[in-house]
Amino acid sequence: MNSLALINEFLGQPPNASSHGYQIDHIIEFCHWFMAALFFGWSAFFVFVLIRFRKRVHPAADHLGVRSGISTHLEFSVVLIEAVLLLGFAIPLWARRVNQFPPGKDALVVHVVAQQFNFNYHLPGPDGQFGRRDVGFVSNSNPLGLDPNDPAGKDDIVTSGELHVPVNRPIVAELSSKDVIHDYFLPAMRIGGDAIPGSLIPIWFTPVKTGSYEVICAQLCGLGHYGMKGTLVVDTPQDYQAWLKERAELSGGAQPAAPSPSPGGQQPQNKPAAPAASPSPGG
Ligand SMILES: [Cu+2]
Repeated sequence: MNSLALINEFLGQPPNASSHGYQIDHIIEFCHWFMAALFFGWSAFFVFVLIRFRKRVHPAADHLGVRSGISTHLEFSVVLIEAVLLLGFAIPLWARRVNQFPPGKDALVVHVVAQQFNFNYHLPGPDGQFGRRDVGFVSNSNPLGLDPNDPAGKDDIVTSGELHVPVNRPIVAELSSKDVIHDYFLPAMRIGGDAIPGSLIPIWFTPVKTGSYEVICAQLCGLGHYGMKGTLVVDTPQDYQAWLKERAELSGGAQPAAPSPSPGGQQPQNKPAAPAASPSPGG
């Protein structure tokens, strides 16, 4: 981090923890310094004009106005810098996020299902296959509506509030929502996306630093929006495997199919997950 990055700290940005985030930080830094330069430049020009063309010196109005081309050149330079920022940096960076998803085998795919007011996660389990979900199966013990008759869903892991991911591996989060529009925002990963009912919107990032990071909802989604927070824990591969094992045990292997372990295994996992998630972000 160079001294330019100070402006990001000043703005309250958490330190970046993803592989692409530094590029976004550079654009934000540059934009703010550029805006500061424009602000002071135009302010100085305004004061200069007030003094230079004051009434006492120019009692009669000059209807021809400025004759030199300086202001045109200045304006053109500003437009040029803005065009370079947009076409040269911002749009290519955005295009890499939305067009160049990591190939299937490398990436870890997680389904994020937002609801008022928490984020649920659906992981495919050891078979790597997501079980079918249907709104008709949604209940307190089956918050995502996993189809109990789908064999692919037997080993699926469903959790909420806190998600663990391994470090240095691309993560694809497919976002959807059960009720209203939410926004799954990971400030430290410099990524986010709207979670819209009826849509599956993928976002991707590669975490490069282990640790605990804040997850927030970035769309005003109702009265409890302020508390719609969670935790993303970036683990070493060993810690991640341990967490997966623990979650699989808590899910009882087949949470929607087995009636007795299911409400028991599912409920405590969902209920304390949200409070468990809030102490780490500091709320
Ligand atoms: Cu929300």
